[in-house]
Amino acid sequence: MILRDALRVLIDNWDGSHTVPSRTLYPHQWSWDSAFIAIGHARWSPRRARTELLSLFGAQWHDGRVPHIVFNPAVPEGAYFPGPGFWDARSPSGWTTSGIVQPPVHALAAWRVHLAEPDPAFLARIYPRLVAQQEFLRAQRRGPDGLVSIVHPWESGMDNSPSWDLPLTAVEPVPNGVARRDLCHIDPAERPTDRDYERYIALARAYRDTGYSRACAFQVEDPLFNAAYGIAESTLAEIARVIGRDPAPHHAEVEAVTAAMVEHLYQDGLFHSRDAITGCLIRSGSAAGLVPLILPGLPRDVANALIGTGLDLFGLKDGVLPSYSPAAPEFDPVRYWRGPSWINVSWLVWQGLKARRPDLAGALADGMIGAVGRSGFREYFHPFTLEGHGSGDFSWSAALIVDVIAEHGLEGVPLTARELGHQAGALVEADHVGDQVPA
Ligand code: 2M8
Repeated sequence: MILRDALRVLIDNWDGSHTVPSRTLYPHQWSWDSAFIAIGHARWSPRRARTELLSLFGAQWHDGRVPHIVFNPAVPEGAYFPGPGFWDARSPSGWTTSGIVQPPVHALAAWRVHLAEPDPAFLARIYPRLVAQQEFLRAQRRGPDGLVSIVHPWESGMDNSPSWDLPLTAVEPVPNGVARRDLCHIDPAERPTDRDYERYIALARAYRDTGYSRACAFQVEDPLFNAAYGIAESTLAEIARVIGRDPAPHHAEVEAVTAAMVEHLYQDGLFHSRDAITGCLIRSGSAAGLVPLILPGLPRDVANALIGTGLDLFGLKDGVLPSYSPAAPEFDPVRYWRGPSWINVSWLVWQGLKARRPDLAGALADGMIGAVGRSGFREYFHPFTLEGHGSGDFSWSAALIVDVIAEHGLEGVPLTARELGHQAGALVEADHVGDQVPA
């Protein structure tokens, strides 16, 4: 039942070449959403997964950046704020886009799509684009210590995390006089405050006014973003091997960024963000600090300490990962990224736990399935009651649950692709009607 419902969400949210995160709240294509969604699609329709990624990379800029939103021209300007008129940006291929980025989890997604249905031609096509995405970060975002920065909280993907409260004080909030569209759909208690929103808009406007070329008042080295950058290099090494390219530079790069993260972002059993302007560590209780567990070369003592923190401060053994530690005063169990549990961050930590602590990985898989079983494919979940919050029928919650069920199974029995397809039945047969495969 869960599986059929998940596929139904993905099919309903499909727009012919990509999947919207949510029909109401997010009616365009989002960058890291598409990567997570492709990971789910790979389990039942690798073709759709390839289309999802290729359509996103079809809007890549000349400098290699993959914009965090690719706007659907058929959706009215007012359906999402800030929309294409605000960002005033266009990709070389003609798509209107935003000008900021999100964590580069796309190489990981491309590799999993390939594993689901080996396709060296797809890998050969997407590899140079994935490399260009990393080169953009090296060219425009890498600091002297070898870490890459985000220039807007939206680039973290964990937009409203308490980790950004301090660096955001450097941004003057400017009332923007435009009604917030998100509050038409969601209770204000579950979304960022107006003051935070004014800062987001002021910062995005300032970056836009530099031609999307110079960081402004916010410049932060975030552990989730850097871990994504590192795992991308590690995965690019795998891809390079399959398509006959040299994996060595990718191995060197992931080793270097892992070492830089341990040296500069790790303290007392957790990775923290660092303010790249002041050089100060922003000590916080964000679950972003556990995501470096996905890095294959993380020193064992650091990995063990992270797991200890996960158990002590995040309640990891209960199988539900809050986005912010309940032990911290800023924790809020229902407000967007300030405490609720999200399937994508849980999935990343699950990846990191599988080889190191299969028992905890299993509990987390059960916890993710339990959350959607209790409340449906919501955007986020109260970490104690599992009550759902934010948007309903949220795509990455559905997609990643398909992946979790395919691997971990329901009640511990994994499903083969054939069984998965069988369970999905007629939904899968109806799959490809109206698809536009990117040229
Ligand atoms: C949320 O972010 C957008 C801005 O990008 C928003 O609040 O309007 C975040 O949860 C982000 O991580 C996610 O990619 C996006 C779409 O699901 O929504």
